[in-house]
Amino acid sequence: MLLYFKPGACSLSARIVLTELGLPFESVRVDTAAGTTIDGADYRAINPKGYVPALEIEPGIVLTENPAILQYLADLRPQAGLAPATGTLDRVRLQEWLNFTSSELHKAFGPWFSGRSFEESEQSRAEINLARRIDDVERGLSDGRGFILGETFTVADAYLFVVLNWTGFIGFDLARWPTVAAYVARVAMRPAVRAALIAEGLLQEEAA
Ligand SMILES: N[C@@H](CCC(=O)N[C@@H](CS)C(=O)NCC(=O)O)C(=O)O
Repeated sequence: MLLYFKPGACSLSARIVLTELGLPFESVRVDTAAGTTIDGADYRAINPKGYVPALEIEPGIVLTENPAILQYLADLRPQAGLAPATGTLDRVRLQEWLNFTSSELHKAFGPWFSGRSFEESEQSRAEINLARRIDDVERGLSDGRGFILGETFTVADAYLFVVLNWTGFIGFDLARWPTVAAYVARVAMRPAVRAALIAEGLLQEEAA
C-alpha cells in the first residue's frame, strides 16, 4: 500500500493506524499547494481532489476521505479491534466520532490553515467555534473513559488525536479542557503514535 501524505496533516492518522496494525506500506510526500508529489509526479492524476490522504491499495486503486480510509484499514485486521464490527451499534458510534472529527473539529481549524491572514474579529469567531467543538470532545470523555469509544483505542482516536494535536501548531492552549489534554498526552505515548510522529519529523528519535 502507498500512503500519500503531508507531515502532520490528517494523513498522519492513516500512518498511525497502518503502524498500529503492523501493515507493510510505503509513503509519498505531497506538496498539495504545487499539486505534485515529492518526486514531481502530478498528484491530481492520483487524487483529483488535490488533498491528502490518499491510499493506493493496489496499482490504480486509490481510496480517499480519511474516515473511509481508516475504516478500510481497520477492517483489514479486525482481530486488532481498531473498529467495532460492521452492522453493530458500536460501529455506528465509531462513525459518529469519525464524522464529527472530519466535518466539525477538523474544519474548525480551517481559518488557521487557509494561508491568509486573520482579522481580529474573524480570529475570535474561529476561536469560539473551535472551543465549542473541543467542549464536545471533553463531554465525550467526561465519564473517565480512556479512549473516545471506551477503553479500547480505535481509528477514531487516531484521527481525533491528530486533529487535537494541531492546537499545538496554532498555539491554542488546551488547559481549559484537562480531560482532553490528558487524552492527547495519553494517545501520544502509544508506541505506534510515536513511531508515526518520528516518521513525519514531528518528534525527535531520542525523545521516543
Ligand atoms: N475530506 C477530506 C479532507 C482532507 C483534508 O482536509 N486534507 C488537508 C490536510 S489535513 C489537505 O490536504 N489540504 C490541502 C492543503 O493542505 O493544501 C478527508 O477527510 O480526507
